[in-house]
Amino acid sequence: MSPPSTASSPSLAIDPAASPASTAAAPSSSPPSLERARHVAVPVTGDWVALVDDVVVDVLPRWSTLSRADPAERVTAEQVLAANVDVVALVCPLDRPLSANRVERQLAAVWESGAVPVVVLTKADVVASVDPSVVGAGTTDVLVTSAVTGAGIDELRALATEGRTLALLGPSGAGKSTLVNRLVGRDAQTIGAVREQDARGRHTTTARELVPLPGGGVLLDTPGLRSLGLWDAADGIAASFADIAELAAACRFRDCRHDREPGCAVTAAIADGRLDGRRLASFHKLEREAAVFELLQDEHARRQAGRRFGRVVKEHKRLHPDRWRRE
Ligand SMILES: Nc1nc2c(ncn2[C@@H]2O[C@H](COP(=O)(O)OP(=O)(O)OP(=O)(O)O)[C@@H](O)[C@H]2O)c(=O)[nH]1
Ligand SMILES: [Mg+2]
Ligand SMILES: [Zn+2]
Repeated sequence: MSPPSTASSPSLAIDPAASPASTAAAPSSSPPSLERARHVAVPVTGDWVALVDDVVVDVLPRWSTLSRADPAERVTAEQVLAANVDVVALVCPLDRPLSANRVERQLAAVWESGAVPVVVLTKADVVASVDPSVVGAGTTDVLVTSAVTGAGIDELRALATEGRTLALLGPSGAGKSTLVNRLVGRDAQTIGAVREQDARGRHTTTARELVPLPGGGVLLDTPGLRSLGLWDAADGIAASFADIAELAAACRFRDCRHDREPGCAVTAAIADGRLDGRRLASFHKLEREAAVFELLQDEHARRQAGRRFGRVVKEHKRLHPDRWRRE
């Protein structure tokens, strides 16, 4: 008897959590030709899996994992958006107001994932001028692009060289699929017009899709992102606010909160215009969110442990009723 054939392949076809609204991975959404052994973790887009006769028998270790708090369950469930991504382009359209706070939240999630973020401003052709420094604050590269003029496209393509995966993340109508088509040089993805009154998109892309680039890189087009609740992103927050950490090294107190402490180098930088006060407020907000997340996680773990203990006691009573009899 010959041994079963094994193969390793990226899960191009497997995307059980494809819809941004879906929470649990429904096995029925896997292609019928690929099944999953019962003990194996659910693969997500970008995972490499080992196959034996079309059955997924193993999900290989991930080198990056982009997660968010599941919008339906908040702190109790992690939703993995993509695995093994090298660079995440945070796509921000210039045809609507740009929220630096939102970009900072997303940057924290990407740094936490192990991938490298880049902010990609799209639709530069619809505005008279662009100031890339409004986001990123020098800690992240910002690319200004236009699918109409072709600006920034080559620079973006250079981030997805052979063997690298570039994921595009951003709100519906931001121009993610348009960028994918420009990068691959053909109409690989469907494009949808935005609403006239507020430039919002219509959620044209509905599943995460890996699109191979001629040069050997891979693009990951994603459905428009509605929200990004941070999942355990304390390190990611620290990484995205490296400029504040650098300033904080000169604060008089090591545990300075950069509030009203004397000798605070961070508030001094705000006072003389080197740091935007909005950015410090955004940092504090995300830090508070991370602290609340940790508290809720602890509470959740405590309850789960309590429940597990209750179940063990119940089972023990069933097996040894004699030991639980009251004298
Ligand atoms: N003027 C201009 N319009 C653009 C540009 N890029 C995209 N668009 C338009 O923006 C609209 C939305 O583009 P899509 O690529 O479908 O946006 P998306 O981010 O993939 O949206 P979802 O799939 O819904 O998440 C379309 O009408 C595009 O033609 C650009 O650089 N300039
Ligand atoms: Mg799209
Ligand atoms: Zn300080």
